[in-house]
Amino acid sequence: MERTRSWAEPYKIKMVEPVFMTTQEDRERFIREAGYNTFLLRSRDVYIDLLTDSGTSAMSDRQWAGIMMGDEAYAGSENFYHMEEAVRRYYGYKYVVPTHQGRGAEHLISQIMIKKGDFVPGNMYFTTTRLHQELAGGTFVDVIVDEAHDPESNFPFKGNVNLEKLEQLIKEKGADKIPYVSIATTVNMAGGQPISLGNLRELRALTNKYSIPIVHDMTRVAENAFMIQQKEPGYADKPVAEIVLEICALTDAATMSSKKDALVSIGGFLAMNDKEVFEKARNLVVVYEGLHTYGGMAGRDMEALAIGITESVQDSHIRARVGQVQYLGGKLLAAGVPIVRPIGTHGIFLDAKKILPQLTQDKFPAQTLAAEIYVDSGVRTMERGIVSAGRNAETGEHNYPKLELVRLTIPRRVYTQAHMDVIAESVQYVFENSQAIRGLEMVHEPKYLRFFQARFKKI
Ligand code: PLI
Repeated sequence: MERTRSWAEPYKIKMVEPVFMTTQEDRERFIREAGYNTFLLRSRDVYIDLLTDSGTSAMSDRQWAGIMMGDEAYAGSENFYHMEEAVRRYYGYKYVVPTHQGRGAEHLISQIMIKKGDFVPGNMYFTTTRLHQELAGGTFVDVIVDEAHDPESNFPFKGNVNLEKLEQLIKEKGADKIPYVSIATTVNMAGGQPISLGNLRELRALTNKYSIPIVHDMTRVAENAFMIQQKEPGYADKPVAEIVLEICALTDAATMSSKKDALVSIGGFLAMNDKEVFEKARNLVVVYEGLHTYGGMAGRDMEALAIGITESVQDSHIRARVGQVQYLGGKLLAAGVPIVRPIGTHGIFLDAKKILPQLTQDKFPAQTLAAEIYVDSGVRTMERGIVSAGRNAETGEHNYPKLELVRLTIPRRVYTQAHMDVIAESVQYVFENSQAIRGLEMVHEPKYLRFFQARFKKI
């Protein structure tokens, strides 16, 4: 029996990229010029970048070697076949269509399966996923368990579907109005929360009863599988790779943003088991993305992806990846900072409603808090609240989500434990000195996915 030891990275560092600290005076100007939107900051003005875990991973020496093996043929690139083989082997889906990133796959599946007037139930929305469902004529319906909307609930599987809610929707609208159920592993907007295999199995049984397919947003499936291994009875001794296969086998098709789990800077795919859906996707991909053997990706990127998929499902990798997130979360909890619990897998989510109770939601508490943290320490975070939730397509009013969060997203294999300490110190400082903060007013609002480019001014 091995003695228990602290988590540590299963690699050593071979190459470094300098980061620079700016002055507080500079940062006040940078964020004002960026309209108090962290998406509009220049990366050179950021010290530690926690905007996203998307496309920000450090690649391994093997992946960089793979980059040199790029076969940039327009058709039939060797790297496509390596990627296809990795998808089949580690995820188990029969057919693969590459796309430039996750939303490219979401676009294709939405156009193929959704008709005007359809309803698409899901375990909480994701911004791009829901928008593509709506653009195809569908209406998203949230069927996640209620615990997911409560940042203080310690329920271990906040990504679970409320099956009664779902069945009620099917009975009310009719199964023919529900093209598929949309299931994310993990649930990003809930705080990186996993769905359990038990719930997924029950969901499979229910959808089989009504002949409704399940489309799997598998962007962070290995992280979800790790949480199942850690928390779901019966899985403690199962390798993450086996749990990943078990999850995928319970679904019919999948959209993937390989910029997350799969450790590459760009890319994605749509995978499925149904030949007919595959034929439609192969046909559409040439319209919007590129030929069916590259779909908007360079050959070299498909090679790095094939290798990244393999690395992403190794227990040693995922244990350290999630271990680092849990380390930061543990520090913030110990300091009394209100965060979403349980701690998720890809980042820490600060509860902005609790940290800035003086602000009503239309003063954008999470947007404000992200700007304040940047000014304090140069740490860039992201709003996941009312700005991200957008407006109701029918009434034009803001959607008022229960969760008003700031996300500290941890890139994979990029930062050290000392970086985590600096982040925790800054968040604690802002939390303890937040009484005088007054909030923001929106002065520019784009029509789609407004959080990316909206601009604000201080109240
Ligand atoms: O950014 P894309 O187009 O490769 O993928 C879109 C996407 C789909 N599903 C989920 C769960 C995501 O998290 C996701 C992208 N997420 C981003 C960019 C993020 O910062 O979380």
